[in-house]
Amino acid sequence: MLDNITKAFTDIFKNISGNSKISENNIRKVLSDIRMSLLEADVNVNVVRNFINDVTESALGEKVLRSVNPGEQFIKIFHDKLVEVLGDKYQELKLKPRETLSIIMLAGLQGSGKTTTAGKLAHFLKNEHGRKVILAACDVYRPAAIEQLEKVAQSAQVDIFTGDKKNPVKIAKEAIKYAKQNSLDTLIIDTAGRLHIDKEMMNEAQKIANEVKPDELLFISDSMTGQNAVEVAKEFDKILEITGVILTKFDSDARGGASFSIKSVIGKPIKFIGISEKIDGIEIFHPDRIATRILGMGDIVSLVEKAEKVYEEEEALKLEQKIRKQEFTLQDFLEQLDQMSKMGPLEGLLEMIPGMKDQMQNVNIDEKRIKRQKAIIQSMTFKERLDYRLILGSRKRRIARGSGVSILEVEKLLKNFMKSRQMMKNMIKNNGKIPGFDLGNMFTR
Ligand SMILES: Nc1nc2c(ncn2[C@@H]2O[C@H](COP(=O)(O)OP(=O)(O)OP(=O)(O)O)[C@@H](O)[C@H]2O)c(=O)[nH]1
Ligand SMILES: [Mg+2]
Repeated sequence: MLDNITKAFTDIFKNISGNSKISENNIRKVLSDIRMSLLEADVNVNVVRNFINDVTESALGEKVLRSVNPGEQFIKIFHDKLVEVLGDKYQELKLKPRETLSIIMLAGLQGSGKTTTAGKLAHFLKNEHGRKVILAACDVYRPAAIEQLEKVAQSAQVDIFTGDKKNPVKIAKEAIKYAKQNSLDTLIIDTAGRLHIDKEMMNEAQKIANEVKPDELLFISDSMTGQNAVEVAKEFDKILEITGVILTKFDSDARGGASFSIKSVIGKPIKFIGISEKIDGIEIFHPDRIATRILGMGDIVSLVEKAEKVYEEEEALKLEQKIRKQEFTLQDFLEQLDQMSKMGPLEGLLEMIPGMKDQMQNVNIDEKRIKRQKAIIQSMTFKERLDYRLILGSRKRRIARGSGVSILEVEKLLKNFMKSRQMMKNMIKNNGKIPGFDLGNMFTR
């Protein structure tokens, strides 16, 4: 499905990846090409706009790593943003522990793949998670629907509950009872499709959902639907409060861009993709893998990742030297605080200094305090940040006023800074073994 967009990106990036310099100008050209190809791939206009803005901002703000060329780095930035749009991390199904029955309800338009997906999910949960699954046939309208689900259950080798074959709400209710009596742990409910959003059918789906209170209510979306898919998903979410999306027919040659807009527009994660008609034709949706596949540039992405790591190590080394020579300034401190709020304490630069990591493990970062400390340092002039000794009476007052804190608070920050600076130095000298040293002082209450 992604072939076209991958091809377009490969062509666009072919030009940029050799570039030794990235300027606003050549980024603009590339971005406008990317914009075109995303729109051509049927990605929602607003999603494209936000995406391009995000990429531009990051690309222009990023420090250029020495060992890769800017084109390569740009591809990595692009890749990361793409992962973000696709949903960041894989979102697992939220099911209860096996002692309690978990319920998954599937909903979607006619022919989107609900019944097929019910079987695939059953097969997946049974084989990958050892779950005891049963399917409930709550589509009683289409004549062959129940037989279809029976066939599906057979190929997945799981149980099926058909009940009175008349009243979907009743069937769902009884299926729960049956599942519990038979010590099954997962109930998957197949529902009737509709051609459009149809009030009566939606009401019925809502009634079933209210009755069974599913752990997962998954919207089954046909990748081939195009832009309308986003609107339909939105509507289903409004009425049923879906918990996630499964994109079916990912193996088709549809443009598929609309599907990518779903996550951005309704904020619900894509959990699986359907990749064939067969019972095992389902795959977990991993945003990073899909992004790599779309870009077709896995090599470059990992190359830049390595370079980033080297860069961070170099920075950590520089920091260590500064601390050793007592050159660690308030400006460095500010950068550390920035780093901490951006990446989380355990990934910060400090952690990469030998010996620091253990110290950092017990530190509970207080976000508010970090913000306040940042505000205080930001109210200092650059000169003051480089030499804390300049900060005396009237300067202290000015800084306090500028950052909206008391003078006492400014003094506390300075005291902490000096103390920690000394401690960090001692610690590095002693390979991290300073009894009673508490770096956490600086960042927590
Ligand atoms: N290639 C491919 N075909 C699929 C996939 N998922 C479903 N299909 C096909 O799509 C068609 C419709 O699938 P169903 O599972 O019957 O769809 P449904 O949502 O249950 O349809 P209704 O019950 O009529 O609402 C079938 O021919 C399936 O084989 C997929 O991931 N890949
Ligand atoms: Mg069906």
